Amino acid sequence: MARPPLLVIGRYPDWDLQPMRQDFDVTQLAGPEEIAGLDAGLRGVVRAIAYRSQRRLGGAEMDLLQGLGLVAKFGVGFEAIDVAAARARGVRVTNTPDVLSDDVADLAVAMLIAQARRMLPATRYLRAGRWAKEGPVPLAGTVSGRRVGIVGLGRIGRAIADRLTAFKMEIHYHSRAPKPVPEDWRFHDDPVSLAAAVDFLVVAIVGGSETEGYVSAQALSALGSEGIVVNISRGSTIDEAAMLDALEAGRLGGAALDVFRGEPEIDPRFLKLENVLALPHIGSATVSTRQAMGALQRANIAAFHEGRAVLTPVV
Ligand code: 8YV
Repeated sequence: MARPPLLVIGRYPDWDLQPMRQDFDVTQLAGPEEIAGLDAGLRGVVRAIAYRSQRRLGGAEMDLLQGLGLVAKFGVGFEAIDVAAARARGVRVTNTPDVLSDDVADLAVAMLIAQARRMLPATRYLRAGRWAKEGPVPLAGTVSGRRVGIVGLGRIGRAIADRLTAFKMEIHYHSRAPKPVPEDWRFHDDPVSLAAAVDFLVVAIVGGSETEGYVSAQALSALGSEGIVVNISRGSTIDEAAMLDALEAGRLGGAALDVFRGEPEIDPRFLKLENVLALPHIGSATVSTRQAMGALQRANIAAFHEGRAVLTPVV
């Protein structure tokens, strides 16, 4: 039997491409803007897209594929896909939640501790030979027992909070509504009052237009000159210009950031700041998690083609 066509958009390692090629007749594109250049015959028969691009997939692109029924996103975040346009066209959208939560939460905790304890400046000091010449590094801040605020207590936010309870931290959070949590966790109904109540602010909300600049200049100012912000969500969720101004002026203590606006091109101002720990979006970047994400994406595509319910729908 002929293998059904599959449009694969974005870069994938061989461990994903091989199984996709085994089950499907794969056409690979670098980005959604290349869909228009595909042969009209192929555009008529493609039913599913394996999507791994940060570029926008909107209604106009979906309309170029008359038989489209599924966009299976690699990654938990799906803000690159116009889900309203998909819904209006009866196109399902799936993502890859849960399988990455532990890795992302581990990284958030590592970033928080690294930044509070000033591990990066300390290792730079050591490597520059300054320890022997100048003596010990300046003292840093404590983590255990202090107050942390989680913006967005979804799967990842919850995994981060659970880990931080082991550090005897006081847990505060903000989400659309209070969640079933241990009774000593404190809910805040806006991000500014959350930031004002804590020493560390960890941003774990979804990206997209609804959360654009959600952590505002006011929230950063409420966090203050001793406060540290950690972002493992999307660069868009923080008012980045206000954060840079505050970091440069010492009005914000520090930032540990895995995500940036316009990444991988990041604002060069970040690179000059000693109080910034910057990482190249590595939250889910481990072999086992990336393999699990690929497997879940393929399981969604297989279910769709076999007429079964998709596993992890967002639409
Ligand atoms: C990945 C992510 O970097 O899941 C997400 O939404 O941001 C990350 O896990 C990305 O999806 C890899 O393509």
